[in-house]
Amino acid sequence: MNFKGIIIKGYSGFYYVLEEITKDKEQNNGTNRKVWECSLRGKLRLKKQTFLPGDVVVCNKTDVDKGKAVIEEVLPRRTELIRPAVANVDQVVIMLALAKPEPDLQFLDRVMIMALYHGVKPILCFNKADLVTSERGTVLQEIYQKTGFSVFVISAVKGWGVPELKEKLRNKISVLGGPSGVGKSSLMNALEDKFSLQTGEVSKKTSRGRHTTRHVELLPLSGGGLLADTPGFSRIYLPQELKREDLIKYYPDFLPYHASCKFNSCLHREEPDCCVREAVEKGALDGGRYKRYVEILSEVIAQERRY
Ligand SMILES: Nc1nc2c(ncn2[C@@H]2O[C@H](COP(=O)(O)OP(=O)(O)OP(=O)(O)O)[C@@H](O)[C@H]2O)c(=O)[nH]1
Ligand SMILES: [Mg+2]
Ligand SMILES: [Zn+2]
Repeated sequence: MNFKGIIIKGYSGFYYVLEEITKDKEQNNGTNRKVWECSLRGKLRLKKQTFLPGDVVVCNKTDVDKGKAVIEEVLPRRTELIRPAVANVDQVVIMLALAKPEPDLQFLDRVMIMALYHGVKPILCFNKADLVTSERGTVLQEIYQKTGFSVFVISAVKGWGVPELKEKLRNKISVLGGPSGVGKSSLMNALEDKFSLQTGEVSKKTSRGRHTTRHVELLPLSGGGLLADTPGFSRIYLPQELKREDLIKYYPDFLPYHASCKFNSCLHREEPDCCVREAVEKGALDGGRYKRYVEILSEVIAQERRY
């Protein structure tokens, strides 16, 4: 019997595939999901194809009692992230802490550029709201909401804002990224005290060392959606092919002003009649974000020369 599903992880030659929930099963609210342990059909092994978590596959059940199946076919990918290696990611939740560690906004701006470059929607999340005055979160929220993307101020340990964020993850494939210690794994725990994986062999395997695993794993959220935790990282390289005049494309908050600059090719530094700079002077755009743009622009220009 054939079914369609999503690979949630690959592990020692097997792929664990979450069976797609059809309309009639949906009423179970995700509790009746089944994860199949799949091997590859021989012909697929010969092809130079990689299989990633997030890949949509068509499988054939070979042993229903043991939950075993074979992957017959992989559907084309919509997106592909390299780090972490996940296919069909809809959105990246970029997490920073408001304190401990202090928020690194240059990091945030760079991850946003990377996400948009790969066609993935960023969702911004400032954690540890319980450690600072509410104003600290509000200020950042106001700056970044101008990008048009969702900005959450949460506390993973207190549970503040967690249900709202979870709603945003519903029925999407999301990846959670951010520097070490900001609270990514804590958020995973706050979202789900026990993940709604099938009981039995598979779930025993996946529940062990869930947050320490080196393998990327998409965890099914109750209510729908898949989310992968990632180990913290701090250095983000810019796309090598990025040209100076293209950088602005990754600043949706700057774009409306850019459209009114005197020169089409305005890089918003020294050029006359620059509406981006004017917006910064008037306080319509944040000076800090602008300053980081100029820094990142210099890096893009230096990189252009190298390649
Ligand atoms: N006060 C406070 N502490 C938090 C919050 N969220 C996480 N922490 C603490 O921050 C520390 C780091 O949390 P983790 O969840 O391990 O951080 P992480 O982002 O997964 O870190 P890596 O796995 O190293 O990338 C732990 O001591 C957590 O208890 C929060 O909302 N408020
Ligand atoms: Mg972690
Ligand atoms: Zn300009």
